[in-house]
Amino acid sequence: MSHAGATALVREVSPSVSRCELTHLARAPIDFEEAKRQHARYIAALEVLGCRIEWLPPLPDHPDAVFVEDTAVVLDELAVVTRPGAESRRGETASVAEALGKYREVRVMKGPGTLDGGDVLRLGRTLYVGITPRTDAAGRAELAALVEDAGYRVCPVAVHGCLHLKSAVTEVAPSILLANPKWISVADFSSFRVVPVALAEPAAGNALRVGEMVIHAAEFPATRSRLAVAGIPVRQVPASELAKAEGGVTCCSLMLA
Ligand code: CIR
Repeated sequence: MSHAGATALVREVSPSVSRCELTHLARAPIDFEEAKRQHARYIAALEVLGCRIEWLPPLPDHPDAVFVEDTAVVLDELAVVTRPGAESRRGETASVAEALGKYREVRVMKGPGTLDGGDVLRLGRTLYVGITPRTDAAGRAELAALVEDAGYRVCPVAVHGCLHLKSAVTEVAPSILLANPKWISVADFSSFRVVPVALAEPAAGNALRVGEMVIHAAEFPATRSRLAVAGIPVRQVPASELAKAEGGVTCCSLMLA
């Protein structure tokens, strides 16, 4: 999905972010002030690329609340509010449901299954959904039931070594994916052209497409060069602090095209 002229739902970095959930990374100190500065640069990049920013209410006691992507799956026709896999994150969804209600029909996952929005990659009418500790079979089945009448099908994809499917693979242009082939099997995406991340930058597969551009973390210069060779224009933003919380550039917004 391309998002030029979109509304981006975002939420400020919580002062409790250093108590974030962690799955693959060892806990490293997060500089809150620097995280806020970097987040501001991300918001500015969205604005420069033509997005309208809508702020969700702050949730200072929810360490991961800045990662709004996980709380919903936004489609053209409707939005599904998720039941996040980490219990500590379930309190993030109510305010997202309220905000989305102004733009879309909202359908809410009831459980018992779980699903994080970061595990859902929409490519055409297919929702590729990561098989991860956050997103279980019941969550995938509930999502499939909620979107079936809108003409979407759910396709499960194995993910190894990273938190979410979109930590490993994202769409950077029509039919072109940026991916870490060690974290997903590119055979699952055989009808797409895949730009592989640079070996030394395993987390570089997460890019946010906005119109003809992608927002990509500045910490991944070798992968940025590969994107340039592929003809993909990149706007880089510093994203090192929230990366310590296992968050990337897609995680910090919900795009309403
Ligand atoms: C978590 O573990 O839930 C957060 N620390 C990071 C969430 C990142 N979100 C994303 O990749 N969509």
